[in-house]
Amino acid sequence: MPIARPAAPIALQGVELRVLHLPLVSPFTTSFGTETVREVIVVRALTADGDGWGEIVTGAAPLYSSEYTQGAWDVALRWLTPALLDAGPLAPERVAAVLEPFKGHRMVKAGLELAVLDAALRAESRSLADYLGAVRDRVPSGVSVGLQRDPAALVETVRGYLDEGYARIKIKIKPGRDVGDTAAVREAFGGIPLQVDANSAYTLADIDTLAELDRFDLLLIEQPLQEDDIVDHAALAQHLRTPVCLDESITSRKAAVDALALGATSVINVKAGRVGGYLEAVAIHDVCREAGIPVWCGGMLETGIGRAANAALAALPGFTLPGDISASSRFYTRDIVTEPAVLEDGHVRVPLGHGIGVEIDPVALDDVTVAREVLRR
Ligand code: NPG
Repeated sequence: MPIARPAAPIALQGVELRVLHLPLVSPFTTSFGTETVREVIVVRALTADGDGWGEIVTGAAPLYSSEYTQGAWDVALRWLTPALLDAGPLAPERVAAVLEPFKGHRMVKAGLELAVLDAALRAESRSLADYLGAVRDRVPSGVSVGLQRDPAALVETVRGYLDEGYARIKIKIKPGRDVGDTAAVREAFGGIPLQVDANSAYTLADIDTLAELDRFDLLLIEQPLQEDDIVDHAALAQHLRTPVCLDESITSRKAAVDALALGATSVINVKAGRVGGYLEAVAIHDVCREAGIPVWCGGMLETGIGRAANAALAALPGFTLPGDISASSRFYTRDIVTEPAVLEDGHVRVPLGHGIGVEIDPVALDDVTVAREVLRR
């Protein structure tokens, strides 16, 4: 089901791009590396009626996918932003088509599209949640827990998040840090909603280790194999009782349809950045809902901009599992929005103000800005 009520076009006068360096409250370690500072790009769409904000969720290094911040900065300034500025009156639903000739760079496209969406919806006094088709005003909040020093440290970290009230725990795993870590968390906390994320650290040769995870009654195992290992994921899924959930592999609605047809995934992590925008994310939600496939909203350590938009997306009816939409304080001591997401009874509120529904804190934004460029028509 496409967007029920499209937005009117905006006249884009310019686009401001900023690279931010946001210090993390604690290091975040996955199978591909450790981050202590989140490097991210914020987009501001400038119009005569006001601004719109978006976020390009690339990381500093191309370790999660081929995209990374300096590459995103270059392609945004050199190609994608000029194409948008040349496109004439711009309805948000047309952004993807304008950018379509440029291959890849989905995170950049998503950030630009969100800024246009925010500007267009603010001009119409509509919320992104309403526009996308949200059916809830709050969403259950899951937390993603990075690899810790050892299983005992992991248990203590998880305990802290459970005490805060998080509705679901996801732990990162990698070869050598899988069965033991998962067992420690299960033993310490019994039947909590628990899932694991490998960030593509395994191959089919690890099938027996991955099958050992079946005894922990996990909600799912996320992206065990490489991004393009669709057939191998299907073979693995046949062998496991734990549902296989693809993240990195699902780069579009088409990729989702194909992976489902091959039996490579039975749950999908939807991330707007990874798939090129919130509209493509809704399209994936729609095909999955029709097929009876549960989806949940992933996270990319978003600032308050992307976090607000993710909460709106996660409020759609097919998002039946808790997402990685934690409180801003899970990652940041100071966010760049005036009302950062907070945890209330294990949930995060869906912002219902105009556009993404949160306002930028200009001082906080300036304090973490390390580069800034403005392109005008
Ligand atoms: O809550 O925002 C969050 C983080 C969730 O673990 C998380 N994200 O692989 O899904 C992932 C991982 C990630 C974060 C990947 C940043 C790439 C960059």
